[in-house]
Amino acid sequence: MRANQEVLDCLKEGKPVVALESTIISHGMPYPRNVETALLVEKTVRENGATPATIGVIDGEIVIGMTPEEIEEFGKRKGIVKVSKRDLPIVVAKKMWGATTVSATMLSAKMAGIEFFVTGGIGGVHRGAETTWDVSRDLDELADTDVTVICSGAKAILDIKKTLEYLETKGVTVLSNKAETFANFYSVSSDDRVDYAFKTPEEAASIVKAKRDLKLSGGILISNPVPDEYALPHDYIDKIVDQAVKECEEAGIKGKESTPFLLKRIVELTGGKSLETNIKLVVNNAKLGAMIASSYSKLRK
Ligand code: PSU
Ligand code: MN
Repeated sequence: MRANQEVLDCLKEGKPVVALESTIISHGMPYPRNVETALLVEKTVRENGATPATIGVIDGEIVIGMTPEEIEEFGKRKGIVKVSKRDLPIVVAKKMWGATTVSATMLSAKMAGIEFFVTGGIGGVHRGAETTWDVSRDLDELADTDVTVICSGAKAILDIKKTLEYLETKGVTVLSNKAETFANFYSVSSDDRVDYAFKTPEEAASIVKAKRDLKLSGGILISNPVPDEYALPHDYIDKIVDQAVKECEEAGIKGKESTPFLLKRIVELTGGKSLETNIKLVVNNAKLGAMIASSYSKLRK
């Protein structure tokens, strides 16, 4: 593993650092919007008082805090492997390039000593999981790994109710920024209640601190709804997701290929609208994540 000097200095001094994933770059958005977004997210983290660390695997080495050139390469290079926990040993041993998902990014952040991580939406229990058993590793990572994840809920392609049931079983605390319900990715909120709706970043940071002081292992999931003006109407996006899921099944696409396929297809079916919303929500999460990480650093001093 290698971390850049700025990140190492911040961690040593107890300054806030926010981890960012690379699967959203390599497999979640088309080039060049993926690179523009990744750089804008880093800038937003900085503007809100924290240091960004985009994480990925380069020639078998876990990199904590990529350079803009490396981010550009992740955006356009073909054949970068989507890396979840199970894939990490393979890409490291075989000296490959790997884009880290939520689970692999959480693990890498933990190894480096980073406690906060911002993304778009986590993986979760897929629709139809009762027959396919497709449950993202992200959920068990939240159960096991001590990193707080700030996102806009679980991706709309998932079964949100089952995802929340699973998180409850695993003892993952789910908080929401202001809204009483879990964020619904492209649209504002779901019907599903969270454990607690906080009003300020300081309040969220105090809950993270309490979990750490109690030495309760595992992550905290912080849900942040997309700002109203960028949200897509729930019924509209739901129909499109249904169609994309159907096409995915018909094409026989399974396992780790299904999320990238669905996200791409939804961008096509919405004429690019879902991509715009996806970008806005990640940037909005970067702002909140940096503020919570900063508040947390102050609480720890
Ligand atoms: N959220 C996005 N875009 C993405 C992902 C999440 O807005 O591309 C990625 C994350 O890396 C997440 C992964 O961990 O999709 C989940 O994949 P799967 O469903 O195969 O576990
Ligand atoms: Mn899966």
